[in-house]
Amino acid sequence: MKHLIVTLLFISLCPLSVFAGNGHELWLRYVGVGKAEVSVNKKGETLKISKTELLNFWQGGKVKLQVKRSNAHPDSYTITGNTTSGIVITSPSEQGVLYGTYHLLRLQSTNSVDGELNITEAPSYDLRILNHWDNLDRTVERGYAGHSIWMWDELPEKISPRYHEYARANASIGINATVLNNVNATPQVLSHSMLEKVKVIADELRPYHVKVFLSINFSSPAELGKLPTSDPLNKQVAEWWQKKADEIYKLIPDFGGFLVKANSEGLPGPQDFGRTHADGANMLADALKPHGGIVMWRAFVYNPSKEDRAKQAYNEFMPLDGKFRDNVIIQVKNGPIDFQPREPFNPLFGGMQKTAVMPELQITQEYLGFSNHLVFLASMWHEFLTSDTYCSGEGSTVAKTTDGSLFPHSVGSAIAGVANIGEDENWTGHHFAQANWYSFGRLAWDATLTPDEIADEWIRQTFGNSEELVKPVKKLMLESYETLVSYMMPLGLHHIFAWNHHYGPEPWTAIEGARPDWLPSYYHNADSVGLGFDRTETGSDAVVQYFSPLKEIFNNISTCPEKFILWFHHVNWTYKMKNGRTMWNELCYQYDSGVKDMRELQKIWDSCESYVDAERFRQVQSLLKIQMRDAVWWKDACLLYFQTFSKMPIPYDIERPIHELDDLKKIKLDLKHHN
Ligand code: GCW
Repeated sequence: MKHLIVTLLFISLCPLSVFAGNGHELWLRYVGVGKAEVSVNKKGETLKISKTELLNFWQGGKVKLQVKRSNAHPDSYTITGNTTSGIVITSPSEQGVLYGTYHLLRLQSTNSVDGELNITEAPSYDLRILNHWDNLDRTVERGYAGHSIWMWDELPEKISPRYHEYARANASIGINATVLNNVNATPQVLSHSMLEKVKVIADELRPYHVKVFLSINFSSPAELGKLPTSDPLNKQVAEWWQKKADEIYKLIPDFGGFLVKANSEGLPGPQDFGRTHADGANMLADALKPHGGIVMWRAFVYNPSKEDRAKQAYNEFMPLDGKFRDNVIIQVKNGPIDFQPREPFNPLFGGMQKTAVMPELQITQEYLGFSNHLVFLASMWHEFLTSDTYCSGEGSTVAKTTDGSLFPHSVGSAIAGVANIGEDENWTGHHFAQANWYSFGRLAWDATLTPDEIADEWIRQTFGNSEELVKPVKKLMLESYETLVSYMMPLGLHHIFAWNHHYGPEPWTAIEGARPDWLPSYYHNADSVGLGFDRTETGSDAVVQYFSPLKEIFNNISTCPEKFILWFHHVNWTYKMKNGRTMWNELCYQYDSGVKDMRELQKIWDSCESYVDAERFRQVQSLLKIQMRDAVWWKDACLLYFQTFSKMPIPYDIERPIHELDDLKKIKLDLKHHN
């Protein structure tokens, strides 16, 4: 007993020391021991979790948890009362109470419980889902945090403690679903022995209300079922899928449904049989319908053709608007190309109105420095979600076109994030990449949260409440996104990455016989006249896919936002930018400011040393060094290469390149394991 008291005293006096500095606890670093009395008005596994969390960690006295029928959103909750007379958390559902519980603990961890609480929360999106690009051999496509957390070899017998920790972390930020396997799916995932393993994971995640989905391969009937075809209009094929759905639901009664990448990057799909995306999606939707399952059908399709890649998803899917079953959602990446550091939104948002559309964000940093670069993605996603599509007049933001407020669909609203989670002790490789997982969950819950608000809560929970730490770290996070865009791809440049991985710069790559739309020159079009992709009405006319007045704004070089100028225009090197500089000079200053700002971010982190445990401090510090070197590498590579076209000097008041272009061209990173 005495020992316990001493330990408790130690814990409460010395909060940081209760945790190893490995970051494994994520933002759930509750300190101290609960003093709560908790009552519940019902029995249930999920309610029990809420009760235990509060008993363990709530410092404030009585809490009453109640599930009460109402017409409010099932996941919504209210928190009322105060720490003296007691707190009441009410929701129409057990999971709503759980979200309320984590919110209350979040308020406690961020020092925000004071006075009378009167909080009502309901989610922006019904389905808040992670997409794992995890293969069955436990490699992770575009994963930078170690192997997959799903231990398929050990399942179903052995249950890793990670499953439960994963479910808890997700529930704490409102994530309520997950796709376990890669969209580049193997048919084997639907074999009976695999489904028995999936069932065990589903059972582990269920108490936290995280629903399981699978990515499927469209050729499964032929490859796994040995049918002569996988044609979606073939009766036997449809029956095969129905039987498969029956088999799945027998094991997992609340199975969520399928995520499908079809006729995209070489994967099979309905077009192999002369059918449309709607034919394929609807056949699967019919198989899932009796069980309450849904199909998330991806719009990430493009082919090497004369048509601008940025236009292809829209061209393919707009004619199918309204032709999908009511349990299909079209999953669309935020931008029209592919998770680039900065893209305008995909015009399918706001364009497709008769079929439900959901955004797909990439939490894993495939194009943003892997888990080496510190970049706070809430900034990017906020910019995206608040972009005005003008589809129903001013204020028709991307969020409103997808969260059910402008176009309600019976299937509900959804948003997906490609997970950055792996086996690494700290889950995400970089400690600050945890903030991106966190931000995805928080924005899916409340799309109106600002990057500032999210960073503030995350820092307080993850590192502590000391203002000397919160202020600078917040600055570091909030500036990180613009900084990265500046040193990688400013002014709307995109896809000028190395060929076999997407880490470093290779705007020069030319591979004979390669698909032109996989080569950087397809996107930057550097020549003696200028730089950028002409997507105006006299170019590829991608602008036509946007609503007025956006179409006209993008189309006109003098009104096009300069952050997208090289996305929509082929701009003369000597074109005069708004600040009076030539485009070439502005490009140079942008790259230079990326490098300079990185140096500032490095300084900020160093100044926080005494507020952070040594282990996390050092890891972040050494990664910032890599990021700093990479920023210079990007700047030198892009400026020296584009200078061979502009033939203009790099302004003399900025830092001189420290590399030779020929040396940079020789860099070949062996990053194949990341592909
Ligand atoms: O960005 C590309 C990635 C592929 C990925 C694909 C997709 C899962 O480079 O690795 O495949 O997008 O989203 O389907």
